[in-house]
Amino acid sequence: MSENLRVAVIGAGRMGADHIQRLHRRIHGADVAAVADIDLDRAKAAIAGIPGARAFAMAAEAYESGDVNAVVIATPGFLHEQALLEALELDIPILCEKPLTTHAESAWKIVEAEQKLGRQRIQVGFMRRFDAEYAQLGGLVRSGELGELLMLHCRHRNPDTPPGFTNEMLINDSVVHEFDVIRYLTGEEITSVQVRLGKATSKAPAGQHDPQHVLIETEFGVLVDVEIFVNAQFGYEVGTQAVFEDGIVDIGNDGGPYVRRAGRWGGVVTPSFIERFGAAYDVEVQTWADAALRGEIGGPSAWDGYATAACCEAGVEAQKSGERVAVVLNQKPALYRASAALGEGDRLPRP
Ligand code: ISE
Repeated sequence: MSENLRVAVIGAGRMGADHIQRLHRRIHGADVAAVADIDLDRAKAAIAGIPGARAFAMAAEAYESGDVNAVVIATPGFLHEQALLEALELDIPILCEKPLTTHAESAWKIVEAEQKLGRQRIQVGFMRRFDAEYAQLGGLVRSGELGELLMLHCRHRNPDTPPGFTNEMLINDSVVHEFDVIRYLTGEEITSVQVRLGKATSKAPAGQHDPQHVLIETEFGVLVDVEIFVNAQFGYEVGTQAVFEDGIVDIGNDGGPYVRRAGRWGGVVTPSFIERFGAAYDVEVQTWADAALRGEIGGPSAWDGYATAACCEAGVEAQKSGERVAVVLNQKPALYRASAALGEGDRLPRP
């Protein structure tokens, strides 16, 4: 009998479908046992060609099949709270796409439910931590090789937005990644968020003010500015310039073949996050599966999900007020202290 994880993927939309193929084709130690989507036809289409996988309309039906011992949650963020509570009830390993939940209060409920289990079951899908360049930058910060990290300049550009992408989602769905990598890179919590709305593109759908300029501060005073521009037309770009005492580091520039042809030179712009972070998703899901088989998590925890949810809440308030809004967190529970989720433990206090 296979010792592999028997994974239920909840949600067969863009990200869910991508994870289903990833689990089926590239991840060792995990099989797709079930796919649940309220659109049953979409679930059926998603399991085509995957031997032994079954399609359901509801997560509960997948669990009741008796053939599932791990779950990947890839539904829209506003459905995560219920899906997480249901999976925690079963005490199985969970990989939950970001955001953990869309509000700090519901994210805290999840943290409390996990604490009752007494062990960490939830890994949050902040894939940038598994991107080679972000990981190298994190290593540089921690090595102290370039002195202290002073500032980060982040750019987050998407070609366009799917229907229903609201103004709040620029923060909750997109800048949430910056909140996570800032915490990952600095090892510090974020203390305030301010959002400035300047000249807007005519290419944004009604109701969205795009681009936005987000100013963020961490507990030891690292200043961060984020350009979030989700209707940038030209393609996909996520990158950061890190300013150290002894050097400047840039990550996220398009690479790939540099072609000279027919009197022109150039390369290809990354089209979307699926290509930009494809390799990072593979490492993320493999790390999760390996850790799950050991009864552990291998990446960002429910605490990270809660802390970023609190940042998002402050960010959405700041979008409305234009003011600098403080991020206030509950005390970190013992379960998450000195957790290996960041890969390097908590930041040591400064002298
Ligand atoms: C999307 O959900 C992602 O997670 C992408 O990484 C991000 O760039 C995009 O803005 C989000 O909508």
